[in-house]
Amino acid sequence: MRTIDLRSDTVTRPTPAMRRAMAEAEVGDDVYREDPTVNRLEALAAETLGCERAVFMPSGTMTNQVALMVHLKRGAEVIAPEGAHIYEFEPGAIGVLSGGVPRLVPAPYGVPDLEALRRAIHTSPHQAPTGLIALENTHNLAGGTVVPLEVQRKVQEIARTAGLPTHLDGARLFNAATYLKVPAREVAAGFDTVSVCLSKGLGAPVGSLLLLPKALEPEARRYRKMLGGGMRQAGVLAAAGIVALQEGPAHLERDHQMARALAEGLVRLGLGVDLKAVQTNMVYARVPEAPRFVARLAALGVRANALGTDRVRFVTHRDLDDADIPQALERIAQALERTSA
Ligand code: TLP
Repeated sequence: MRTIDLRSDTVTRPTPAMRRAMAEAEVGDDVYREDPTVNRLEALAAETLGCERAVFMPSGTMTNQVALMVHLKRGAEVIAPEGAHIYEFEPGAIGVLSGGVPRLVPAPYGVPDLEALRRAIHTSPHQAPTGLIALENTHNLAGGTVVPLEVQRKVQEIARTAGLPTHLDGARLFNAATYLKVPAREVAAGFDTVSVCLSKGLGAPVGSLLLLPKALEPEARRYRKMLGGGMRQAGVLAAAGIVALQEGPAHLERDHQMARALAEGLVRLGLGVDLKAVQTNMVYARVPEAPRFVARLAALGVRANALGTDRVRFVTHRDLDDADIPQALERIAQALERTSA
């Protein structure tokens, strides 16, 4: 039985083209900036996303947290949408690494309430000073939802007026661009720093990029080294990243269609799915006794993640075959029967 892995788009394996590029990669010591393949990836990413510089790092957690270290003074607040990955899923890193304090604002469908965001900015000496405004596009915990570009611009305007920098967690920025039908650089535009992952929908085995202005690059490289992210002959990884950046975005529309088909199928099976939130490659469904359901489903060869007691996340990606979603729906129907039995 073929296992259908819908836990995350991080589960994709490198394609044959990536493996070939990895085997043939020219390498050097990247800490000395002498890895030609890493240099090529960074230049390509900066060019693609319309930013001055890009720094290659092992993970999206590291690119996000290095950005926060660059922007935040200890004890300063980072305003972020509720559910933000930088707070929820980067195991306490904000407090440990930058010494920042998260202040989350309401963000239905991942779109921050602008009034709440304005009010969250502190200037009083009795409060923690605000040091940064962060967004997430697509917003993972809200359902892989897309923040409209006008909202991004308004947030940037609010930040500019208050003299604050902005950071975008764009782990799935290319999914947002695909949904919006705009070039990726439009989603990245106007932020001081942007984190983009190669190892999610784009399919690379490892790697993220921090996009930033030239002036912030030395500090970002210093923090990367401090955190153990100086990877030496990282060209073998960057080579796969180049293929991911060049060929990955074209696959995302299919991922989104598969998520839509899955969501509609789950609704037909009687599960609670907010179809308005199904915009990209994720589907969150309400399922009673989610951990038990997920365990039964795994026994039937479909893997998904339970969130808390009554939510399950399914993520589509390029390693799925055309038959996988209909097949997954059949097995989900069986798992539901068994869970309720
Ligand atoms: N997210 C993972 C889990 O951590 C939840 C996933 O499977 O979706 N920003 C966002 C919005 C992310 O979703 C993730 C990964 C990251 C950052 C961190 O990337 P990595 O895993 O490379 O550290």
